[in-house]
Amino acid sequence: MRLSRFYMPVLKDIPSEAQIVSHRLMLRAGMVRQQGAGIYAWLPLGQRVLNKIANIVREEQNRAGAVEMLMPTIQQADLWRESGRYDDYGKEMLRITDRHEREMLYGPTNEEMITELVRASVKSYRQLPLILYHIQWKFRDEIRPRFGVMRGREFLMKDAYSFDVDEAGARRAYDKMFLAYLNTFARMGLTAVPMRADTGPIGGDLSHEFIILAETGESQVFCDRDLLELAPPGPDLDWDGDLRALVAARTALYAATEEMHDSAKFAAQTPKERQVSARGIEVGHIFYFGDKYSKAMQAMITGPDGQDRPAQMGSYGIGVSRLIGAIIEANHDEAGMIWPEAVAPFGIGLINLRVGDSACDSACAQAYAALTAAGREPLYDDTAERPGAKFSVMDLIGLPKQLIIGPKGLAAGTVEIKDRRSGEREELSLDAALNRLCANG
Ligand code: P5A
Repeated sequence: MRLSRFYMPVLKDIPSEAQIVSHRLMLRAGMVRQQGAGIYAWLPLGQRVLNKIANIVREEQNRAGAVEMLMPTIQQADLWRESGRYDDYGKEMLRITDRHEREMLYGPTNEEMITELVRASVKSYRQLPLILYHIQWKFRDEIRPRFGVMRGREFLMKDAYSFDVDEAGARRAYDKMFLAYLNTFARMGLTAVPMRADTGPIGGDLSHEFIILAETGESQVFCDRDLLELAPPGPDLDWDGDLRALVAARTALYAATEEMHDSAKFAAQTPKERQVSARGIEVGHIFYFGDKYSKAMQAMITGPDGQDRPAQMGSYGIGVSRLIGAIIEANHDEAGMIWPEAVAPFGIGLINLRVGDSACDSACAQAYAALTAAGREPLYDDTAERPGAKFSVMDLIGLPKQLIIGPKGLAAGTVEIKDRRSGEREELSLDAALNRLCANG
């Protein structure tokens, strides 16, 4: 992508309404723009990161055997009356009336809708197990939308729903999502710690929140330091193997959110030097709630014994848009964001220090073509800005590598590679630079 053709409205001033660094940087870099309290337009740079994150989430869901679909954002109130949640959900639900005076709502979550869909066609245990998911916008009329995309009113969620004939099957689905989440967050360069959590309006009695430790986190959390060192199960995980043991190894040590915290238990289970009490960002939340919805909505399954019973269900959420804020909170410095390779909006920032100079233009054209062909997704700064401004914008948007091409270097036969995270710079020939950058894709 050429910067001159892209749309990235960088702000010079630090927006005063933004209290935390991720929100400030997202506004400054022109990733999002507020359209109302807790409602954001995703500008092209933000949209690219959102897509990268959604794709990682999607790949890991598919790997765990979940099946993608897409449900609408607008739902019928009657569906929620069946489960009893229409009244329970309260003011967080955005209620709408259509031209026929029918009561509708903008979905804050989809347990009811998926239960209705599955009950229409799944009748026998032979059609199970099933995990269905979608990546769709949600609306929650949060009392205090804040911190930009971290607590929005409209936000993008991956929500999955599992259906099983018995508790053992449902527990296996829960374990699958638990492990898939660890791999998902690890691929984004995040250490997410699963913590016992309160189930709130979703319900049930088994639930884990996946928490990233960060000073700006909204909740207080408590855990054993050793949990921060545990490696994720990784891509070679055998999904047909003993998942229970893998989950058990990760839930044996103490980890709880404030609502579930028991200080006596924490002290008894955790040596003092390993006790972590910190702020955390909730990037995912999984629930096992058995027959809460299937019983109320009559989603019945015939078992191998010929008896009908309500399906055993769970639901599993990832805050896709919130993750962008969480990743920035975990990866930035004074100059701006520092994207982990896997979610970076572009792979390389190519800077032409003197647009119009034929040697610079042709070296940049060659680099741009080679990097594009190698799938490295370069963002080519071909604008007429002065070098200082180009450097600061490139640092602000935090692409992992920069390739800097200027007249002085070219005269000496060199270009420069800068690593955004370490700040290390290296001068080398254009060919050597392209070989290096194209290879480590
Ligand atoms: C699980 C999937 C649910 O809604 N139903 C379907 C269950 N869980 S949850 O914990 O309420 O939300 C799942 C994740 O969504 C993110 N999230 C938000 N992100 C941005 N702004 C918000 N206002 C917001 N609310 C929830 C969180 O990452 C949460 O873990």
